[in-house]
This record gives sequence, structure tokens and C-alpha cells, in this order.
Amino acid sequence: MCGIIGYVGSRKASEVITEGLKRLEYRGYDSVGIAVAQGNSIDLRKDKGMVNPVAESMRFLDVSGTLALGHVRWATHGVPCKENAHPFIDCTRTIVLAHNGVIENYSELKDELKKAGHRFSSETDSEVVVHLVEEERKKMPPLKAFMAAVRKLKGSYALLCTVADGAETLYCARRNSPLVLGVGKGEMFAASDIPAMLAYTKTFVPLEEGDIAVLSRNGYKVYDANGKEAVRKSITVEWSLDMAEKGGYPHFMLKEINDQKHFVHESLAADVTNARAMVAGHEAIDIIACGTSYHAGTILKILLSRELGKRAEAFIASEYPFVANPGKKTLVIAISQSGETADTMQAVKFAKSRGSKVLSLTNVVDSSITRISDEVVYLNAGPEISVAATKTFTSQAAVIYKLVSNPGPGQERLAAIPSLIEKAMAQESAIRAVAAKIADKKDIFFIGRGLNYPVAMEGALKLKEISYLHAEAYAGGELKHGPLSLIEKGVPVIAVAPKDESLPKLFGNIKEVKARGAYVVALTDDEAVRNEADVSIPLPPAADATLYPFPEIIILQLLAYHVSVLRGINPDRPRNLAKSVTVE
Ligand code: F1P
Repeated sequence: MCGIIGYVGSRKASEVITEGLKRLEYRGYDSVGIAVAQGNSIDLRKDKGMVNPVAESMRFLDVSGTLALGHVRWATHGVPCKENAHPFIDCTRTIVLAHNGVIENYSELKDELKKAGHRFSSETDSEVVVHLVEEERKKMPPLKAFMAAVRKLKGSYALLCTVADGAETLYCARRNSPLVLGVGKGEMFAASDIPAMLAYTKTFVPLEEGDIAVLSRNGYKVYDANGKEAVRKSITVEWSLDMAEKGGYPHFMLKEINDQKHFVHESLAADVTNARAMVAGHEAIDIIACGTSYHAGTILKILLSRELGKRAEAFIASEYPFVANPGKKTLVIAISQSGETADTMQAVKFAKSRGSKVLSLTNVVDSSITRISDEVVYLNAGPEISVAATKTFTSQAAVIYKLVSNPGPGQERLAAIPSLIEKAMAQESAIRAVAAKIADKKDIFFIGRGLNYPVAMEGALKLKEISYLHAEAYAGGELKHGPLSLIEKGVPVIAVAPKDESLPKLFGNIKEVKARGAYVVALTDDEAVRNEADVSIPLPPAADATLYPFPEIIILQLLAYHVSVLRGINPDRPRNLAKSVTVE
């Protein structure tokens, strides 16, 4: 995990890096650091904590200089503390480096380097890299030394490194962790993602696996994994900086929930022609994803089975290699907002090793998953900054519904989606009132059936990740097989209860929990359910009952948001989590 950013040009580098780190904070926020190279010296400042307080207490902006690199950390090796914060400096204090990823062979390397006399100050895997560069540099010039060091690494890495030798050069490398170059006039950037550089340029060059790049204010050179100079395609993005900022909302999450009414049009415009042909050509389909994307995948599985008659199964990506048996005839559909999730990447690699074709649905252009997939559909949801996925879930669902709907008249049903989303959004004050009723509870249950069950799972995930309340979702019929023993007076049960074919059965489940004293919150457009519930949030009626997941999820996202805020939590930065999970 972690976020990295580097700059070389003529601006005050500490400003560029500090601003960039704020935008990268969603990738990790347990510690932060910056290193500015000036002539033959390096000014390194870092500490435990989030960007704003650390940048202020360590006075990041006091440092002048036009070349710098910075890092926000999500701890994997070693607790979050000042010593383990990046960047890392070598024994001679002239080489500095920041890393995102996991160096798998770090302990062997560390032993060798220690024997050679290097002194380490942290418990991290990353620190070995700077000492490796230092060791190699005794024998060769900086670029060659950097290349030689990178060749010794096993695992995943996006690296930024500089040597304080007056050459004002930034060395970059990537393998299995994202790194994008930003190309400006008389200046160059490199960062884990595009929004971190969007204030300065709209031209970007995503690096490929194994690439090494050398940046100076005059431009850049890329070398491929064999050390040969290579040309990489540049892209121009249309996103405005505003799309990556809060736009007047108190939190990114609320902005992104509200964004959905706009972005769903973009997602519904995704080109699924080739993807649809792939689905048509396969009878057995395995869907792999994690977290929120897994819930979207579960919706896809239901639609593929019910509407297209396929043998479809949804798998948690990290489990896939241990429980599935894909082959040449299997189509694997991987769903990942970031396109970088290590668990999903590993599952895709496993499927490819078995000869399966891979179709991926992702939001991030040129992300790692796009490079190993046979076909890609982009979600077109724009950047999502809040750690909790909201608009990208809806975008995944929109693309999924388009994928399973036949072209032409088959797609007419999709036209109702944007207005269902808007009508759900209009319930915000009712939702806030319900949030106030449940914000001080300990355990909260969600129930649903059919397509409403994955929505209930996603509602429970949203609530637990940003409010720290214990929330579980059950298919309505499962309650009596165990969980019913947890229901007692006042325990909230949130019933996702639209007027669809599953409602008569779910109604019975609502009665079961009511009889045991539960406080029932119903999302419903049904009169009888409304009368049975303690409180209800109106669902806009959907002419096509399969579309209910769209208004349902908006309501559950807003509910989680308001509970989080009422509990005094920052919903954009939940503890222990990060947006892009690049460790297995
Ligand atoms: C999967 C995921 C997200 C979740 C969190 C951690 O990411 O589980 O759904 O919100 O940020 O990662 P992705 O593969 O969809 O990018």
C-alpha cells in the first residue's frame, strides 16, 4: 500500500509534495515524510501521523529546493512510528528513497548489507533498498547503481530515489505497484496516482511492469526490464482537479455519494460490446473480487444465472486459488475499482495460468489489472478518494446491468436507473433521522433476499468500516438457522424490503425478528412492511424489480455516512484501512 510522489522542476518542491501527499492520503495515513535534495545535502522530515499535522509540526514548507520526494504509509513491516516512516536515507546521508509495495527478500538482503557494515534505523522491508543502492554506488554511477539494486529485489515495488550529487535527477522503478509519470513544461512528476499531480499537468505516462525511469526538469527516459531504452504511451486525462476535490461537501464520501447521479450516466455509456461477446461465448463464469467489488460481483453472479442461464459463481479473490478449478473453458470476470488489489491480481494470475480468459471491470485507466486481462471495461466513475467505495459500487452495478442486458430494447430498462438514484438521494433527511436512532447501538443486522442480499452485505460493510459498529448481513431465510439467537429487545434490524418476488418470504423474516423485540428499519415501497416496521425509509418504486439495488445502496451509503459523522469519525479515513490494498 502507501502513496509516493516525486518532483523535479523549478517550483518549491516541498509545496508540490505536501499538496500531492494530501491527495494520496487515502492510500495510507499512519505516517508521512518528505525529503528535499539541495545540492549535496538532503533535508529529511518525517513522523507518525496524518499529512496536515505532521507537515505543520515538522515544518515541511520551510524547506526550499526544487527536487523532492514524499511518502504516506500504510504499515506492513513494522509499527507506525517515526523510525519506520519513509523516506529512508543511506549511511552516507546522500541517497534517499521512498517505496510502495513489499520487498519479499528483504531479510536476506538486510543480512548481507549488515555484514557489509550498513546501519539500519527501521524495521521496514523498504530500508534495504536505499542501502542496496548505496552499496552498488560504490562500484558504478547512480543510474547504473539504481538499476543494479532494483534487479536484486523480489516482490512488489514502486520506488522513488534521488542522490544528492547536484545532478537533480529522480530515479523511479515499478513492479506490481502503480507508478505514473506526470509530464510538465520544464518539470517532471511521478506519483502513485494521477489526482496527486492533476493540479500541475494533464499529461501522464503510466510505467509498465519492470520499468525504470530517470526524470530531470528537462524530461524523462524510460528503460524496460532488460535495461533497454523504451517508449511508453502518454495519456491525456479529462478529469478536472475539482473532480478530485471535495467541491463544498464536508467529506469526499458525501461528495462521491452525490456524484453518483452524474457518473452513473458515464458508466451506463461504457462500451461492453467485446465483453458481452466474451460472456456469450462461455457457459462457466467465475467472478473474482474483494470487499465492495465482491458484493457487485455477487449481483453479477445472480444476473448471469437468472437472466442469461450461465453457470456463474462469485469468489472472494483471496480464496480463489484454494477453492476454484478454472480451466480453458472458464471465463473469469475480475472486478476491482483500483485495478491494483493484490488479492485480485493474484487470482487473475492463477486463472491465466490455467488458461482461462479474463475480463476485468475497473475504474483506473492503465491499472495493473488492465495489463494482464484479455478484455477491460472501464467504469468511468472518475477518481474516488474516500476509502469507502460508494460511487464505484454503483458504477460497477451499472456496467454489470448493461453487460447482462441485450443490446437494443433489452437495454431500455437501464434508462430508469438515474432517476431511481435521484429519488433515493431525496430521502436524506429521513435517513439522517434513522442514523440518529442507531448510532449508539452495538450490533446491527441487515437482511435481504435475492438481489437485495448482496446490497444488504454492502450496507453492513459500509456501516462497519466507517462507523466501527458491528454489522452483519444475512439472507433473510438464514436467521432461523442461528443468528436469531442474537436478536433481543431494541437490536436494530435493517430490512432491505422492496416489492419484489422475494418480499413475501422476507416479510415473514421481519415478523420473526419483530416477535423477538428487534427495532426494525425497513427500506421499502410496500404498505404492509411499512406498518410492520418501527421506522421506514421510502424506496422509490421500480417498474423493473431487478433495479431496486440502485436506490437501496444509495440509502445504505447515506445511512453509514451519517452514523459515522454522528459518532465523530472521519468517514473518509477509517482506522486500519486504505483504499488501494496492494498486499495479500
Ligand atoms: C477492494 C476493496 C474495496 C474497499 C477497500 C479495500 O478494492 O475491498 O472495495 O472499499 O478500499 O479494497 P478494489 O479491488 O475494488 O479496488
